[in-house]
Amino acid sequence: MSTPPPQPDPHADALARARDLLATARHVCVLTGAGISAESGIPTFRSSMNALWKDFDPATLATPQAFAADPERVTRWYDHRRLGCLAAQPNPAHLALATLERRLRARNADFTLLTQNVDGLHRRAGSTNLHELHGSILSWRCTVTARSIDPPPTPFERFPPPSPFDPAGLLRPNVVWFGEMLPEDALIAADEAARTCDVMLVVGTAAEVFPAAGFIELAARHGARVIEVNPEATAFSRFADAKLRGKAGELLPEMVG
Ligand code: BV8
Repeated sequence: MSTPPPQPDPHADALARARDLLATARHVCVLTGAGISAESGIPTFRSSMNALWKDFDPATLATPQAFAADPERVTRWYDHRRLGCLAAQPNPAHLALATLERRLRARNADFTLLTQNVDGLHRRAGSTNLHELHGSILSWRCTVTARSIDPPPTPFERFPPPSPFDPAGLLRPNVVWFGEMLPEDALIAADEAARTCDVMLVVGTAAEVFPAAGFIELAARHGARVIEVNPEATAFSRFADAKLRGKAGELLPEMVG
């Protein structure tokens, strides 16, 4: 009785392809979303697992209009999330990206990290060439003077929090709400990286928010090879040369080695 030929293992093939692409890349651009912080205990926004938005509608919380209409409700929600982010720890996925950056730099290759996350975990993991496309929840600014502070790791005493810079001002999180422009320097850096990278690594994003998701297609259209790390497929999976279906905290350390 002849033994059947070994069945192809799509996961092993995708992992080998991803490792090869990272090992020979000139410039790796990484786009991360809420999924990379899921294993740090920070809820994601839209995925089926413990999605944050299921209890909240983005239109009622993550817009300037929502803040104007009910600054107490919006700042309570953001302060609750801020404290959760401060209490969270970078997970092996964040640490693997910091290792990848150091390894690429050591062989004079480029690395650019674009994150949609506002949780600060990439910086705490040691990533340096980092652009926070949607700002940071750890920094809050005065609505009158636009001056910013990083509030202490304790809840605000009053909601909405009064500004320390102007008696007429309030403090709001330094995040990009829907309908607000992304930071120009981050946009310019993201556009440049997407156009010039030869590998685009997409980790933990449903790719439903723009202009961030658009950088995946921009990179692919400029010849980059795309690696997707996500338990689920997305509208941008069609651009991926290697699709790794699983958790970032397990797959990135395997990919980076
Ligand atoms: C703007 C900060 C210009 C606040 C957020 C085309 C071009 C430009 C704009 C638009 C456009 N089309 C539509 C728009 C408008 C809008 C938009 O994109 N709307 C969407 C809903 C269609 N965009 C904007 O308004 C942007 N501004 O364009 O300005 C302008 C100005 C004026 C007038 C017109 C235009 C601003 C967008 C930024 C909004 N701010 N966050 C906050 O955090 O509260 S968005 C929010 O969604 C977060 O930043 C989050 O990161 C982001 C994206 O979500 P994901 O990260 O993808 O998270 P999600 O839960 O959805 O998915 C998680 C994924 O992880 C899943 O796929 C899951 O399978 C996976 N996963 C789960 N566990 C794991 C995992 N993966 C790996 N490992 C695991 N363990």
